[in-house]
Amino acid sequence: MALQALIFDVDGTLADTERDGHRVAFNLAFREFGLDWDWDVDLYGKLLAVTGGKERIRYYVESFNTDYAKPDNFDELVASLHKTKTRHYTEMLSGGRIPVRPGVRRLLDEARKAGLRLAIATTTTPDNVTALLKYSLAEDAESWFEVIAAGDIVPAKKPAPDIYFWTLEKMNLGPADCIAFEDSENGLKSSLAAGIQTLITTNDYTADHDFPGAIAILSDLGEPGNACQVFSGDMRGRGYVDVALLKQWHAAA
Ligand code: XBP
Ligand code: MG
Repeated sequence: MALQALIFDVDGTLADTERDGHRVAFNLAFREFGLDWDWDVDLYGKLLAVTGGKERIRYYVESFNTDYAKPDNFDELVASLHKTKTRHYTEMLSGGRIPVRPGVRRLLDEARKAGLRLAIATTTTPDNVTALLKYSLAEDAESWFEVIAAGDIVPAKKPAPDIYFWTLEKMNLGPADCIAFEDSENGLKSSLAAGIQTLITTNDYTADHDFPGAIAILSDLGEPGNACQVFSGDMRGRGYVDVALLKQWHAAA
């Protein structure tokens, strides 16, 4: 059966959002709440083991800041902190500060012209996706995606496959009709557990992750004249990922 749809993760895949985006926004929220918590670049790399911002705050308190005495209203505090973090993050995006990764715009344009269906399956908050698409891709970029599956719409976040199952159901597609794009071990576990072939593009935080079962592991999607690094997989002589290559990979699987 022919390739029908591409499903994209957001953080780390469409754009390098974690180190200079989410991390900074978390710290701004902590400061606003008078907390002396500071997530430096290294610590944040460890905290990324847990997906989802609210879940990550809990993980930090429970595993890295064990001296902190949780107040009775801790659940509310986490929710408020996260809301504030989202405000800071989307404000940062609105300044156009976080560009999409190499090859992303080109491949999305090409896929739309080729009539492939597009979707997003991410752990991040829906407002964050909307802002990234609008300010880093194009004013109307949200409309390029038939389904945007994000945040708390499924209770079990990646590495659980639920967000991908939700996306497939909304699109009335089977896993074999699609290719997923991910950047992390948790993301790959999620897409593969849903049965979807997955291409990995790595970033600084995920370069040392294990990616068993990926179609290929690349530094990025590459551009004509600016080839990506290939860590594993067969690029069939190309220096960048295009729709023709995706179709070849899909047919070979
Ligand atoms: C992304 C995440 C997100 C962001 C923060 O994982 O883990 O939690 O770090 O987003 P993936 P929120 O790329 O695998 O989907 O704070 O909005 O939850
Ligand atoms: Mg990701």
